[in-house]
Amino acid sequence: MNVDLTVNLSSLKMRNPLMLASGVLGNTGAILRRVAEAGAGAVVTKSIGVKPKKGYLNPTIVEVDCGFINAMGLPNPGVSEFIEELKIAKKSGVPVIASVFGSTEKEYAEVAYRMEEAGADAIELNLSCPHAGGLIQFSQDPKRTFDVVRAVKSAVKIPVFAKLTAEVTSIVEIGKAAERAGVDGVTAINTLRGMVIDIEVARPILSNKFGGLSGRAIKPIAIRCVYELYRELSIPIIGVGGILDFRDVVEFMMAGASAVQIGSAIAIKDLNIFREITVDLKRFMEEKGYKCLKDIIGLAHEEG
Ligand code: RRO
Repeated sequence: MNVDLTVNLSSLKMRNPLMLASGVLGNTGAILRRVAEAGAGAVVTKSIGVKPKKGYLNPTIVEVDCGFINAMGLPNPGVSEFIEELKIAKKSGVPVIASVFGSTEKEYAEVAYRMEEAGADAIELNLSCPHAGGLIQFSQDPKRTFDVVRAVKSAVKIPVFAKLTAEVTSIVEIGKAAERAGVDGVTAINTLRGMVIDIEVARPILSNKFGGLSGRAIKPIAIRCVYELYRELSIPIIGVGGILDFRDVVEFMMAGASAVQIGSAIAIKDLNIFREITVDLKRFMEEKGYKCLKDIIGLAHEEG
């Protein structure tokens, strides 16, 4: 049987549902190309703002039980410089999604517009970094989510996705605000605010003290968010948080994700993870008699 792993996400055509998550290997065109060559269906850049930003001092990442805590602090060269990297990434042939951030909706719209001009295939709005630039406030308030999405949708023609936080009373309320503003899909979830203390010196390890928890530890929370969003929204959902193998991908899709993103697992395994998951996913679908990903998406919602 021939299994079809392609995904149409808004106007994006992906050869498989696996994307590189933002912030992981997404800061140069060359490395984005390498990830695409390793088998990713699409790549998401590191979050880019209007001006260059240095980020926090080291240490910026620490491994914890079942994951990592990072506080990079939005390091990026600014949009003017990054567009050259984006053009290089575009040569990979897979969709390149530009992650953008700003301090106002106008800044988000400006960066998104310039990324579109440079050839980005879609925009992912980072509305949810838990420890830098105050970004999380955008996805903790439905009005602010609405305003950013509305401004960016008026500025660009390419699809716009909004990356949300789970650190809210209702992620569905935020997702609905983004949907009302015309967003083309939501990405769930960003990392969760955490801290690690070195007991020998009695101080937080990260220079920023607080950081974002990613990896296995957050997977059930991400699955829950995708499930809740799928129940109430009519737009595609991109699932992210703790994916390590094909079983995790299937779980996210059964919860309602149309595509998924992989981040922390690249540090545990390596770039071969994209090919490995594609092969395993195909085999699983063949064994179970699923012909395409639509057969799996949202399956866990069926009664009986
Ligand atoms: O750069 C970071 O420290 C960072 C960002 Br922008 C984000 O969205 N999530 C995260 O865990 N780290």
